[in-house]
Amino acid sequence: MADNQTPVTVLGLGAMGRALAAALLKGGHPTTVWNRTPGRDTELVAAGARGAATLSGAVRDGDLVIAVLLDHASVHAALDPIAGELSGKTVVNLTTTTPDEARELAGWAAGHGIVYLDGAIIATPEMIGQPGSSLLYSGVREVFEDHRAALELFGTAEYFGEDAGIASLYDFALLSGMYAMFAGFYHGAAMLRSAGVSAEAFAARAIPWITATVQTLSEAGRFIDSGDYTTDVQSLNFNKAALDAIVRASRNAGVGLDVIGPVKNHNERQVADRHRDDAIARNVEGLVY
Ligand code: FVH
Repeated sequence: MADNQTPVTVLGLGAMGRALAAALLKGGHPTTVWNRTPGRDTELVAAGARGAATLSGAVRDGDLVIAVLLDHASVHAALDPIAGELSGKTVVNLTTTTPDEARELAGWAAGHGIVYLDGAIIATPEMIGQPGSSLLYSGVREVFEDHRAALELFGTAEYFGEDAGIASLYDFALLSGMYAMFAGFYHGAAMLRSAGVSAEAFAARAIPWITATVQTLSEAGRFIDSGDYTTDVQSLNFNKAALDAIVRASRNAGVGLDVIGPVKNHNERQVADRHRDDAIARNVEGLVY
């Protein structure tokens, strides 16, 4: 273990907290761990971590305190009682919160003299420290710069600015794309199941198709950013016809419209709003209040 590595405390030893603590240990950081429910630190302690019996003892050990708890409420539940002890320390909060919750926590921290950086983990616990793991940060820039080497033990580390909520906004935008895409997969799997096709067989076809089609997202981004949706291919009206047919086919297959219905209706509203010849990327406009 290197002597000059920053001592780090990890609060929360769920699947993600354990993965982060293991990466810190591997990177040579003196690592203290704490969990509300005792007994989740056994493997980490065997690997060299100090298991703290109390939250106060845990934060005393770390120059850098990383919180990786369930949600916004659990961060307050854990940190509010020890706010005074955290004063002057640096907290990196990797708990998933909404942008406004992250900003609220940043304000709470500033009010207690705590230096705060918010983070969003774009990885599963198994991916931590592996290629493909990405973490997004926003809040106090110096925290990111001073502790960048430690943060990069978890995965690629990127800083998005002083607004503590912006990392979370990116996180939720990415998650929205992921959930909607998975929902589309479930809809397709339900359609094919009506014909006795297994979901696994469908997945084998869906993966290359989705991989190929997502390449057009850059073009969609250009339409959206320019505000010019002029196109001579794949207009909103062209896609209306496709979505109408998918809805009919779904009904015939006995599959509900909970997923595809809103997509069809949203596209139709843009067509009805005199945008029938525009590129399908115009659908973004109808989403903004
Ligand atoms: N796991 C994943 O794939 C995702 C990937 C993206 C980012 N998330 C977020 O990371 C946070 C932690 O996730 P996790 O997977 O470690 O979650 P759990 O295994 O459920 O562990 C939750 C820990 O939170 C502790 N906890 C809950 N409530 C409180 C509280 N009121 N006071 C103190 N600690 C609390 C819980 O402790 P215990 O139940 O064992 O006592 C766990 O240590 C999360 O924000 C994900 O969205 C992970």
